[in-house]
Amino acid sequence: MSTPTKLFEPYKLGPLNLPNRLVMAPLTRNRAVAGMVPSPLAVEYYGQRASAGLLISEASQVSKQGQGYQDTPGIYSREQVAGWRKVTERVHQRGGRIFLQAWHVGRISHTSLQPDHGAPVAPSAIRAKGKTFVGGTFTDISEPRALKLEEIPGIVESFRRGAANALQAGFDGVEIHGANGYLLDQFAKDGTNKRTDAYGGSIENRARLLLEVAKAVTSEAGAERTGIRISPVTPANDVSDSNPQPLFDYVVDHLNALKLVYIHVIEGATGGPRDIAPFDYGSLRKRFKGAYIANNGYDFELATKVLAANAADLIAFGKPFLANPDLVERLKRGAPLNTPDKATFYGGGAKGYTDYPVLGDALDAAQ
Ligand code: 8OZ
Repeated sequence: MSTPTKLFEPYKLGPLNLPNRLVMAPLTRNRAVAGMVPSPLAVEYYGQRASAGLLISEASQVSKQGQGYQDTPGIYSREQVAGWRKVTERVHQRGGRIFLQAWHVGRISHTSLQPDHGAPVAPSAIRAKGKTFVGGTFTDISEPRALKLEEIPGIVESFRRGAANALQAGFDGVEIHGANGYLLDQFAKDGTNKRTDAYGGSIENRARLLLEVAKAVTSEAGAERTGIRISPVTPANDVSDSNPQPLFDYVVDHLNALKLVYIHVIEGATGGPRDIAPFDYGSLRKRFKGAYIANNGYDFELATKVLAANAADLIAFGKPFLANPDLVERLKRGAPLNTPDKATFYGGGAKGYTDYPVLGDALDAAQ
């Protein structure tokens, strides 16, 4: 045993007893090739990682309209629920716990993925600079249309139904995807939301959709099984806000009132620098009575330091979990980590998905 760390101490997350403080972050893998249904390989992939304190599934669209990239799984059809059930059963058999991440991409989509090949939907008709992955290639994101006021209850309902489906599929809870420039983040931030109705303008109005969705999901899953992911300052997907601190202080105060079990906070630029913009994450930590899951660029040392300072309860690891099914064991032993292979992150089959070796395999291979 080297550095003393809280990383391997148990944690009670609502009704769940987590054996350690490591969370597998949601990771988009684009392998749900048949009807946006998780494949048998997904069963294997999540099952291999069941020693995490908590697994969070890859982002899963709550409706066809909510899809923005090819071959991402859904949580709106009977077949998708049946596919996910096999995943949750495997994870539970292996002694793990798993939340579903419920997603609506909003404007980050392409007409070819949309119902009737229509325009993707957004708070305002502002096209995102960027590409999405469709038809096997990177393509410009399509011009969106602004959602009509009367369409908004349908969006909330799609998240509620997604949560109900997730529970039916055997998930232990639901994480609302409120981060990374997707629909709920597009509404919350003033760079993307220019509405003049009850869902635009003031902080209260811009946060309204996210909070209505949080309320709808808690009505299905229970607050003790509902978490949310936010990314106050990320520039991901061309999103921005002129004053994120009061916005996210407000959001977190209201999530606290709804008694959500956790906030999962991407600190800095998603998958990039942690110090991209000034932001007081400690303010969110202080305001929120539930668990704080910290994410973005954590390694053993930083995780140990942040847990020791009580600045977070749990730490979410993305790429390290992708490449190391036995990440918990490796960190415990101070063993070297496999390197993630970027070429196989999105799409494909078993390669770079279910074939990363665990410690014993590496020893076997060396013999
Ligand atoms: C990478 C590629 C596609 C989608 C996110 C769901 O950033 C994603 C995503 C990541 O939250």
